[in-house]
Amino acid sequence: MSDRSFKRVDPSIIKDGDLVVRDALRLLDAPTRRRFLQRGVTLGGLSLLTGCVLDDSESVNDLLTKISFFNDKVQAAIFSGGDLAPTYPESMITRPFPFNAYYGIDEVRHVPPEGFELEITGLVREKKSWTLADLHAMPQTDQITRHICVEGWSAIGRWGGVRFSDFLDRVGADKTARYVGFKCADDYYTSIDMPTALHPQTLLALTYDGRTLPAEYGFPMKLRMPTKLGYKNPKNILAIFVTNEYPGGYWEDQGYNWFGGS
Ligand SMILES: Nc1nc2c(c(=O)[nH]1)N[C@H]1C(S)=C(S)[C@@H](COP(=O)(O)O)O[C@H]1N2
Ligand SMILES: [Mo]
Repeated sequence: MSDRSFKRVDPSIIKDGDLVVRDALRLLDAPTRRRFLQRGVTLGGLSLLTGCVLDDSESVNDLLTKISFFNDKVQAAIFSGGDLAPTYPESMITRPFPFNAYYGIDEVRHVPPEGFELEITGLVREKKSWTLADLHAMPQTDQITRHICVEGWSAIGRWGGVRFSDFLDRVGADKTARYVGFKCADDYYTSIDMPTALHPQTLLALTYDGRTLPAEYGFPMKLRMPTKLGYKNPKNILAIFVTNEYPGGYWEDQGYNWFGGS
């Protein structure tokens, strides 16, 4: 949301809930506004999402402030599982692709491929561990998308692997659960909302640019989500769990926004 210039809403229109919402939406950027409109968000719905009682101009401004600060609930409500992130031609891939972690490249964790097993626990029917061969035996897909880091850089890369929703199907995950959490080899951890876990572009990535994912980009696997900022995309994943208890994340617990949409 780029338009952060607030204007006061004329109190005379407050009587009509739909008008208030429409006026409020004018202050948002076009894609966000479109998503709100597509979902038919009402004044009552917005009140519920933001916890504001929307009966005067003061509270409408309050609402706009909350929307502009990327309130997790508002972000989740406007995130439509069908909206696709842009994809790019091969010629636009950023080479070399940047490395980033909460430490330098010399400290990258090298997970040995021999005997590796991905642990999957929580609200799933099959709590068995997965070998890399098991994952490679599933249908594979790839995509060229843009990775956006909050630190102010972005880069286009190609990731291949298993569609995460296929994987969640196979393990019999409870899709009504709220969160999917990830534990990584470097003590990094993060968690995502179920609609994003089921998004068609969310990939359990095993390859980078057609080769086995190198350690610095996340071997044995990375969860690649072009709909989320860089820090939501865990690398060097060792364990995945499905839960209703908020798992937080490495940066999220230090104040980064949890939803982290891009
Ligand atoms: N395990 C792990 N995953 C991680 C991180 C990390 O420090 N450890 N950093 C995150 C951040 S902030 C970014 S921008 C991307 C960087 O991915 P890249 O090295 O493939 O560019 O990884 C994300 N996933
Ligand atoms: Mo990042």
